[in-house]
Amino acid sequence: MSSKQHETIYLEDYQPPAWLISHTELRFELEEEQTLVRAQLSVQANPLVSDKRRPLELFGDVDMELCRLSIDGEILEACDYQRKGDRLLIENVPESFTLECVTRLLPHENTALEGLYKSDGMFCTQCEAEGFRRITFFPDRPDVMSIFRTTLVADKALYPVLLSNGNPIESGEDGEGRHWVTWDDPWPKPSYLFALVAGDLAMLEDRYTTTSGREVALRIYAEPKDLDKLDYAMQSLKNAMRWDEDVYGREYDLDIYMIVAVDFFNMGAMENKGLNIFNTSCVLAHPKTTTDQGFQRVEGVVAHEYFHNWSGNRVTCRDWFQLSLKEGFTVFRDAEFSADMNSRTVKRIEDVSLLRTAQFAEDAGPMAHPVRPESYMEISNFYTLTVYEKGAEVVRMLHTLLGADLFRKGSDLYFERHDGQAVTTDDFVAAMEAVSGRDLGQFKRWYSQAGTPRLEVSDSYNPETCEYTLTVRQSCPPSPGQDHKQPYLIPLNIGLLAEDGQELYSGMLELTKEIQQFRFDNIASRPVPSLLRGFSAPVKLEYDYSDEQLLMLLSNDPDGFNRWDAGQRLCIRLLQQQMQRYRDGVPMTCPETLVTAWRQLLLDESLDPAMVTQCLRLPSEAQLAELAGVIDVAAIHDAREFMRKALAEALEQEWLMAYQRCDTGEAYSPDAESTGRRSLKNLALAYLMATGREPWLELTRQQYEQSDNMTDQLAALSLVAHSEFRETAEELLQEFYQQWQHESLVMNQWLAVQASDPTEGALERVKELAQHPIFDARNPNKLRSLIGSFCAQNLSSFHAEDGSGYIWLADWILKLDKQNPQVAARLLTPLTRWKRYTAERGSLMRAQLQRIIDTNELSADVYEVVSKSLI
Ligand code: B3K
Ligand code: ZN
Repeated sequence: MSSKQHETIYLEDYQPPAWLISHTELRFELEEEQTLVRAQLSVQANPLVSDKRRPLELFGDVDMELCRLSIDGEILEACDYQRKGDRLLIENVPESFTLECVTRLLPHENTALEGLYKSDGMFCTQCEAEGFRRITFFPDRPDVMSIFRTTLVADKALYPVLLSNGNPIESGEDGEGRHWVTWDDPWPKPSYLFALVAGDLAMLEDRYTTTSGREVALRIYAEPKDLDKLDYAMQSLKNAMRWDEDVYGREYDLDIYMIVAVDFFNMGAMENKGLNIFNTSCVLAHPKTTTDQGFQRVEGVVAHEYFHNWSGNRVTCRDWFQLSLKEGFTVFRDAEFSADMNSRTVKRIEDVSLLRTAQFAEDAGPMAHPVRPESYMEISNFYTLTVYEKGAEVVRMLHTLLGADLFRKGSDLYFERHDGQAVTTDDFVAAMEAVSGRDLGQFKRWYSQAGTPRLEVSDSYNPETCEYTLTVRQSCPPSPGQDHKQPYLIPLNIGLLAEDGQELYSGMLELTKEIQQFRFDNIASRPVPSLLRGFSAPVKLEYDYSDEQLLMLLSNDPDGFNRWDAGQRLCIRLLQQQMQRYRDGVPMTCPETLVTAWRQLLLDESLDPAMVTQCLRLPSEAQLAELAGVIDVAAIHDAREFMRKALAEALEQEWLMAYQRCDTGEAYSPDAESTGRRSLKNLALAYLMATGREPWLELTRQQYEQSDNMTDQLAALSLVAHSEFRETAEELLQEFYQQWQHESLVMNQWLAVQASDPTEGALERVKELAQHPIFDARNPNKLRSLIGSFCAQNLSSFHAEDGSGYIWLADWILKLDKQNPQVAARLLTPLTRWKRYTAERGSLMRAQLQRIIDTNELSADVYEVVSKSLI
């Protein structure tokens, strides 16, 4: 298809489906060279749609082979229907009938990893958002919900395990070494939740009894070599099931819950009804091969997909513009789960850091869109941080505004009203309105307006009357298609602290107007405001704090999140000052006040090591870039490196003491406390290495050799690999490769460590790695580890002055677009931000976008992103 023909779909054009499918029966004949799919659909006119002449509209991929189509047994000839692009239209059909459709698929040639494909010899599917139309012709839209019965037929020796949604009801053998299993899913579901798996898989089994007494078999499948890496996912699943009963009153609704791990997967995991399919990186975990971060990801993603069973599957989306209905709500649910399982404050800090770095950048870039987008060319491009993370913040604000009890009542009402339906974000808010009696009309602007709101806060104090006044002005910058924004309803949690740190007030302010004043009486002395506690809204807040005030908040604010935030504000300010010095050619400095504050944090053994780690981590280069007016990559890198080294040297003894204190020699456990200790230990080691002194290279090497877990081993490896000790770096990278070459997930880390190495020659190294036998360009995890890490985490190398990084990325995008458009469009993101960079770099980036769009036959995925970036 010529790029120019990609169609835009608009929310305002939504029409309910004219035809419904009560039952869908599928039969898959899985073979090595082809798969035949026979689909039988029970079709009825939608009683709620009055226009009875609307043709039956089915979707099917343009390249899918249609072998046979019949209505009530009568074969349709080519002239009885029309195929237009990915649509198939049949006119003059009866009120109710059976449609039979046979399609021929080539799963082994499916490199897009959408629909039915092969991952390492096993068959699997990915249907969200529009993958089902690559399997058969179907009204592939989420508001058509159907009861599915699926039969899989395959060679028994090659594919002993045959899985689909629901419960297995029948099975047998056909004599020629083939066997079959029929699965029945009693719950009506949209086609995007369909799944099948066929393979030679090992399985970990457990049981769970729900509060009301339903016995559920829990089964996690993986390749036999990975059977020892499934325990953590199983424990996480059981914890998530219990948590959803306790916190939301939601129970599981089938007799079996299955998870399957596959190595070729476009994203993290997929919540198919009763049969989740997971990227191996989000389900496999073992201390020897998985880092603490990896363990946390497994816990969070297993819970996320499980929670979708209610927020997404039982109640689903009316159309894809409503994606955040399920994703925003489910991310909020999984974040609260992880907060309850681990440290609440640390979880919040991690989530907010991601939001501020990546979502804020998205909201300020050419692809900025509201949480509920108004149009798209390719829906896959809208599985974004805005829909997921900002969407979760919007749900969190409802929770903050209503309070936990009313929010729970609202969620109960939402599930009760809409069970079995496909609904909208308005329906979700309506449930919250109904239980609270509040009009949330203004609040809904969070769903319809893009961009990150800005709060400018100023204050005044009258010592005579003891009155303190806060003035808050809200605004929101223009975003594509939205020049002017209306004021939002914003919950602003605050505290007022006396100079000595004592809390004088704490509470929530509700902002509704562009400018608002709040008066506080009986405030004995001028307070220091602690603003936006717990990050109560996804906004940028500005208040003119003095360094002393920030230091006071860093040590005294009862709100842990704001303690951290005060430290970050101070670091950002100091780093920005150094960036200015760098540009002015003046020597950079590291103020003594910061060193003193950090020393206190490092020496205070009563503090939670995980919190201390967060406080002593400098803001990332990506976050500093997001905050810059014009991004000057070299200034950011050099200022940050200067500061890191200065803090390393000034506190060398304290880093060593912290290292020794946290190096307890305890056996590995992924619990929050040990994870926190390891994080401080490895941060201390990183600062020691930043001094560039030999003894710390020895210590790091020792940790590398003696550690019994991947967290410590990988931390040591990456410190050496990114250091100036090139010989040892080569040696350890080689050793690590020898040790782990048969563990695909560990090799992803090995690639990522090298791709994010900022020392000289980075591009040559990644080019070489792309030729390495361990690298497989069809595997999205490998692509993300190598290309994604280089472009998004190695800013100084990717943005090399001669534009070589941009050319390399564009070459990859053009190659990948033919193979896997979803992944290509995603990897493209760093180039789309060209307007933010200094003129020379910006124009080199733009030139590569132009080169891409000048290419014929781009996918809708890449075309949409590039064309919007060039406006
Ligand atoms: N719902 C899936 C995402 C599907 C992405 C399709 N391109 C995973 C999740 O959010 O749980
Ligand atoms: Zn999700």
